Amino acid sequence: MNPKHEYSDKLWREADRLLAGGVNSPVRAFRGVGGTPFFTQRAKGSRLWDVDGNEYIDYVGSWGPMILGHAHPKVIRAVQEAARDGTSFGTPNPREVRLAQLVSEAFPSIEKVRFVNSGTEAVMSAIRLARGFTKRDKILKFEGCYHGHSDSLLVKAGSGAATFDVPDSAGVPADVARNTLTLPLNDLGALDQVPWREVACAIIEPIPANMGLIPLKDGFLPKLRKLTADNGALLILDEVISGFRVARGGAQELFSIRADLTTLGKIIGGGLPVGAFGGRADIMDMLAPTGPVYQAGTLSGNPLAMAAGIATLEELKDYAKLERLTASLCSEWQKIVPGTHKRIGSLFCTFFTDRDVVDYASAKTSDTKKYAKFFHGMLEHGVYLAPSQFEVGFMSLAHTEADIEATLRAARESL
Ligand code: KE4
Repeated sequence: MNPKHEYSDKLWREADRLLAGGVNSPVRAFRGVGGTPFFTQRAKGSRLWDVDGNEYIDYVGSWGPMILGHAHPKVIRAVQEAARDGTSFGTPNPREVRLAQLVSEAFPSIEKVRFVNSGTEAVMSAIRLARGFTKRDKILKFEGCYHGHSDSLLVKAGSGAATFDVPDSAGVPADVARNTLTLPLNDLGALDQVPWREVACAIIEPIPANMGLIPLKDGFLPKLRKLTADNGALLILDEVISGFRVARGGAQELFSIRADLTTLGKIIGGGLPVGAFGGRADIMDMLAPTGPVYQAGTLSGNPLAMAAGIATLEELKDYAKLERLTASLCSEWQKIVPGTHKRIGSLFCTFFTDRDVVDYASAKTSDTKKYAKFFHGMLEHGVYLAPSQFEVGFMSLAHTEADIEATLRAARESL
């Protein structure tokens, strides 16, 4: 037993006995890279410490929320202050109004918003709302994009153009899957084959970051925007990762495009469970209690999660610094690490393949065994990357040039 992981290994045996798969979310189990996960004791700034005292420079940041770095004093203080006054009321509270102001100020397309407790819940609710608003059942998604684990979105891509799909997870009824059409990403021609008049909405990550990072081709999003608008279908931009990440107003600000509905999560909760969906007022007014589309949640808008989100968004300003830090890492990284490199803002990814990567199929040409070896090499050198080739790296405002130097040194040694 490696002494550096004694307590993690002990915890893992107990976790594996009591928790399904030993984890509360599959990617954490290290199945994508082999070995067993470390258990985090505490985190601060750009660092994680595991229960055996090992320290890591963290480029996962809890999968996106920790853009200010871990345990930012203003966020911690805001949560402590809120907790002193109670953890949940089940009534309207002032903090949910404040966070709604911050979200709608950043996203002009979000005229009204509703908070929920995860990105999955945000997407699931937005899909139901789109179906209720358009009175259509079919939805369109893109191969390799991930929108949380609600049934309609766990649907495998058929090959080639729009097909009636088969479930990508056990437990999803064929009756549900048949209403989800899946297209290959970045295939502009395929967009013309969709039976648009039957489609309630198209949902896409405007910056696909769940199969590694795969930027959309020029013209793809504008074409999707036009086709949905021309055919009475709604465009849902899933900005759970990109919202407040790539710009204050997310990909919609970056690409000057307006969604009909937007889903958010991660950063807006500052590490506490928050998701949100919002958009045109005429659509949002279809939601209970004003309209016929039901949606609800005991802990939606709870004061602690709102407090963490407010403190995070009020502190999050210096996108220029985020850009500088990520450019500094990636410009050198690309010279050291062989592969196909992608970066948008503070999101970055290296595919361990010599092919260009433009969609899920080409992403899958990556050598996941090589990635796994690199991942463990980096971990041994004190750098925690995503435990899967098909995720991305997240820079935070707490990372320093010293962190970047240490990371590049670790990469040289690991390779
Ligand atoms: P959550 O339900 O995990 O809060 O959000 C689902 C979701 C929705 N939309 C996008 C674009 C997302 O990236 C996610 C969740 N992202 C993954 C990481 N790639 C969460 C990590 C995990 O599943 O543990």
